[in-house]
Amino acid sequence: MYKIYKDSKGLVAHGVSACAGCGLELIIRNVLDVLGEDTIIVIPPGCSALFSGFGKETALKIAGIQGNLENTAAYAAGIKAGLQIQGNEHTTVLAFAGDGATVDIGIQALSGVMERRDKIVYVCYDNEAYMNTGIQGSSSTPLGANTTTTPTGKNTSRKDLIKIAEAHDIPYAATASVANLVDLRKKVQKAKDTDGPALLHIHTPCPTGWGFDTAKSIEISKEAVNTGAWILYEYEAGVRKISYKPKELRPISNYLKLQGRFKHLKENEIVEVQDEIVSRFHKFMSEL
Ligand SMILES: Cc1ncc(C[n+]2csc(CCOP(=O)(O)OP(=O)(O)O)c2C)c(N)n1
Ligand code: SF4
Ligand SMILES: [Mg+2]
Repeated sequence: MYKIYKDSKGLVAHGVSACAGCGLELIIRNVLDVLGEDTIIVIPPGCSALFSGFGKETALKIAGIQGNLENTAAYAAGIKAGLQIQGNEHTTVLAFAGDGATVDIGIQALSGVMERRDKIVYVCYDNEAYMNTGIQGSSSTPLGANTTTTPTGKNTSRKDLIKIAEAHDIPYAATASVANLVDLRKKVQKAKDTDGPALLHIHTPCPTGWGFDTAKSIEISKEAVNTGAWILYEYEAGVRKISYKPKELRPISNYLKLQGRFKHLKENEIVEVQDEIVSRFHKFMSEL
């Protein structure tokens, strides 16, 4: 862990009002450490707006703007186009948005960026619900999870963001997780170096929305990867490559039992969730 932080560029202030144990805070610190000071960030409403700040105050030492929930990618594309007209090819433009702002409300703007091949880095931190407005379900909320709009558990599967990116055949897309920060940072660097749109979909533990002890964020993220609930992989130049393959998938109950959002599930519903995750994992492996 020390190795990761000793080169921190300190672009994010301390004392940000994110909840204790928030995965998002860890992600924004690591992403900006890799991208560096020569970065302009676009943040929509959501928990990430805790970092863009309030009024004249910000928690970030880089230039940025807080946009709307539905057009983060369009803002980023416009800023990039403006820089290019000025002859500035060196500044990285980063869109940093939640799952609601990405897979639901902002998907149209993101699709436009991917189709036009705008050279931006798009990070979707995925805490699997609209957390900032009271834990409403999004299309990234997984099967069975309780949210305030899915009180008896979500009865459909999550949307597959990277497959949507693959359908646009962008040069680089990858999943990542706080379970493996070395892998996450390597992927951020690749995204920065990509000549065209690059998309990172990052699994983001949220103690407040998922209902777990604030000390367990990393443990839960690791369980997600080892049970197959979150697959770490890259899509690069048209080819998918798995970044980490568990030797054997652990039972999904190891992941579910740590979180309040799944505590209503009955035995048969846990089996349903297990089946969905295992079959998705095997389908993914068969398509490599
Ligand atoms: C068009 C629009 N609809 C609703 C809102 C209210 N709103 C602000 S933040 C937010 C939640 C965003 O969720 P997500 O993108 O997943 O980020 P998180 O809060 O989970 O970090 C919502 C619904 C808004 N700002 N704009
Ligand atoms: S609600 Fe979740 S994502 Fe938002 S600040 Fe708290 S822990 Fe982080
Ligand atoms: Mg969210």
